Amino acid sequence: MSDNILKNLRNYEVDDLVMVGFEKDQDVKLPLVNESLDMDRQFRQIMFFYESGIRQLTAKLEILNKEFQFCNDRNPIENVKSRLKSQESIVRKMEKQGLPLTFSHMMANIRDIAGVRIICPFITDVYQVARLLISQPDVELEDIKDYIRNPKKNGYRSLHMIVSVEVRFSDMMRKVLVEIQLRTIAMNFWASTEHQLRYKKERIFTEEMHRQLKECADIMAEADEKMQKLAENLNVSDAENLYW
Ligand code: 0O2
Repeated sequence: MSDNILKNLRNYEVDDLVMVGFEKDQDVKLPLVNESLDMDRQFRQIMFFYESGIRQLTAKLEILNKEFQFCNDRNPIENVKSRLKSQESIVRKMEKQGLPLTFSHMMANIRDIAGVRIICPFITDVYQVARLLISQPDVELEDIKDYIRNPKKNGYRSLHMIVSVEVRFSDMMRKVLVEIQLRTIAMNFWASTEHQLRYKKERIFTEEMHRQLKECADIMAEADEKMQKLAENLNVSDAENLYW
């Protein structure tokens, strides 16, 4: 753990470390933030909490994919990636939002500490997988942004959801927030390559470069639409699943 976060977090009183939203909930007090632990250990325990949320979700996705394979002879999920946000990235985001650097503020405000990215072959798969996930009783939809229906100005397309997933620890159940990004292979190709080129980097991009990036995004979207139509004509996917 870097000195930076430890130094910043140490400026706050121990009381600050009790997590917002859990303070009055005596029955289900997290075992994860134990005030007798040093900061480094507390941080690692909180990360374990988020990692458990990711594990819970990825297990669900594996089961859904296998079930779909048995029933339909194909996979609606091409691949799944997950990540825990790095401490540097968390601190940067909290500073940008003007938040006090405490664990309590971190857990209450940073909703993408745990992230899962799901890549699907067809647009309909994206929505179907999203619906199947949030229809599970232990997964609750907290927020959704449909950048497929409403792409960002630069051409970015994805379906973003913040869900809370129930995780059972030895003596209690906790709800863990996870950010899920769902995209097609084509959307992912654009987002990954665009990320390499420019996202968050301080490179100067000309208007012409922006235009070209947007053009590439539109080409990807057109390819997705064509593949989608083919899939519908071949009864591989169902248009009823389109959009939220
Ligand atoms: P990383 O490294 O991927 O985690 P916030 O989530 O608070 O930052 P907002 O506006 O609610 O803010 O988030 P939004 O717009 O839903 O997007 C969050 C994530 O989507 C980003 O996470 C990226 O992963 C991805 N994303 C959003 N816009 C773009 C884009 O234009 N290009 C690419 N390649 N990815 C994008 P992070 O935390 O910024 O980065």
